Amino acid sequence: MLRWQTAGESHGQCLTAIVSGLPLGVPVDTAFLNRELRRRQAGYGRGGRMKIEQDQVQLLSGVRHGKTIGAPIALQIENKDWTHWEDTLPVEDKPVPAEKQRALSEPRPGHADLAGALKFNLHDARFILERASARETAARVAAGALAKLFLRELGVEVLSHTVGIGSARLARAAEWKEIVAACEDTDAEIRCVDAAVAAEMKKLIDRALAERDSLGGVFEVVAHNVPPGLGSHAQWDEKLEGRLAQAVMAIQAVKAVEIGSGVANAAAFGSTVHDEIGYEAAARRFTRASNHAGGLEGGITNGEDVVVRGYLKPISTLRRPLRSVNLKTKESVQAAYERSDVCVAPAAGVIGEAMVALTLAAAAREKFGGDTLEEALRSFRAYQEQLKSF
Ligand code: EPS
Repeated sequence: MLRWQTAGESHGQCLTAIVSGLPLGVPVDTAFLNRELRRRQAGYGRGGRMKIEQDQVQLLSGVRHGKTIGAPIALQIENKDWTHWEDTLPVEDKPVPAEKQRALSEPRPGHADLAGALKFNLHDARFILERASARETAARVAAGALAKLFLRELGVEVLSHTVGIGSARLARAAEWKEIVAACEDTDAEIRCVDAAVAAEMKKLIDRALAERDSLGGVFEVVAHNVPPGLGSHAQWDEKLEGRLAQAVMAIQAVKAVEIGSGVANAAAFGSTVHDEIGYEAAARRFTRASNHAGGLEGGITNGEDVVVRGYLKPISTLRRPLRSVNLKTKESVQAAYERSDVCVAPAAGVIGEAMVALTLAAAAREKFGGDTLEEALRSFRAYQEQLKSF
């Protein structure tokens, strides 16, 4: 069973993840993990924090001589900003100098501040925002990169592109090769497959910044060359649509998830929605004329690209704050402003890739099993033979 968890606060010492359940023998290239971390840090609309951090992963266990050893993998990413926060958030019980106190008592509408403060009976939301922060997603991306390396052994690739920022939209479907090209640049500002739409998106981010506002957006994650048969129709919590939706919905600021063209499908007639089935005799495989289902039918992958979209609310920290109430005095105040990003849609796509990769890798581990990569691949190849002789 592939399991993983993260720990770490935005301004604590580091972010950590433990990933267990990968088979022995998966090649692990630290440079690939760091490249993924860099992709997450790039993107137009990021704030000042990204000038401080240059995320680098340290693999602490579970990888030896460049390969997994079938033991839990512990990984760590240092927070360079910690040096500015040591006195504010010390581990020991010691007095915090007045100038280092950074209480947050004016909750930001849209953020976890108020709900978390009520839940934990705190009149300072600092501990809440420290963990609710999307900084945590660096650990997810590193964990997701491990999942990608495993999936790569099965020939599966997971990438993303930006389809919306504010009101700017990519109005057409993107082809896999366009997405691959858009992802080649590690430092891509927008990662949109259409340069004109990307320019429009950048303009909107500039406008949000000038107006001291923030913007949401839409990213699309595509998993290519996914074998049919991952996930299951048999039980609600085995359905892969549901598992992917949870994984992507659990990314900070995501408020809606769509599989394939699910939203438009709800307004269309069935005859225009369902993907007609063909057969390519030479390749001995079933084909589809379209992929409105986003590669999933009945909770099971059908062999087409898996397509998952995440819809992001605008960042809830506004330079022009909304109205709020002080947690202590209950007086009407302006919400707190903390240094923040203006738009994170391009970065969120990379996080979406990680979440989709982890979910697909877990489903592939369930289907193909094996303690070693070799054993898993044996089962995978036998399954491919079964598909060919179907
Ligand atoms: C975040 C606020 C900003 C972002 C941060 C998420 O951090 P800070 O408060 O330190 O300026 O930059 O994202 C990251 C640090 C990251 O690595 O993605 C928040 O409040 O969620």
